[in-house]
Amino acid sequence: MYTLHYSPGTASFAVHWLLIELGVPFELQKVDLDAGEHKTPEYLKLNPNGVVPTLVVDGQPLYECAALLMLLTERHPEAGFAPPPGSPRRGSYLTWMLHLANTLQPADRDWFYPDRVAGPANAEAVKEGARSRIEAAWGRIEAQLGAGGPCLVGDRVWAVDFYATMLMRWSRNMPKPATEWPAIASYVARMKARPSFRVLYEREGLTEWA
Ligand SMILES: N[C@@H](CCC(=O)N[C@@H](CS)C(=O)NCC(=O)O)C(=O)O
Repeated sequence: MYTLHYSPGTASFAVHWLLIELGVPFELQKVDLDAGEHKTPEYLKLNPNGVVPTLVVDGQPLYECAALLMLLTERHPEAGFAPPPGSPRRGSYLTWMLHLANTLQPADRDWFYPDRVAGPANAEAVKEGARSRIEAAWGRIEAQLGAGGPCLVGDRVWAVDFYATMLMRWSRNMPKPATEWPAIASYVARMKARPSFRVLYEREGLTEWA
């Protein structure tokens, strides 16, 4: 059994989306970030980093969006959301999962929480740096989609595509949103056309970028 501790539109979005796509039973537990519920002693027992998501898997609390996506695909191999070990796409799939987790997502954190990096006095400089790293990542993804596609790794939707789309969504109010890159814009349109995207939006009560 799964319980996802989530907050609408945040890093729990991709995990929630994959759970819907998998069609497995799960419960949702909303975490009110504005009220600081993610810093309470109860929540920190589940996730000592004090962030969402946390996925409780058969009683064990686990975290890190990318790890949760990889774990879910491993637990439900029949759904085919990850290229199996030894298959030709596996290397590229892992490369992109880790690339998003290690480059783009940390740059997003710097963009959204610039004060935490070097204090409020340096927030603008931190945001500028984050912006150029984020836009460089869109350039790399645009090239990857242009070189192959129509998905991030070949012609199938893998878990990494839910992850990438979530990160693209986060750029919607940035100076240059991901969808200003043409191949990304059509990729996003295809991902948003999946029926699961509507279900996710409805459950999380989201409206922006619909
Ligand atoms: N590396 C973590 C980062 C998660 C993360 O940054 N979550 C944000 C929401 S998108 C959060 O909980 N922020 C609240 C805070 O940092 O106080 C993951 O991928 O799960």
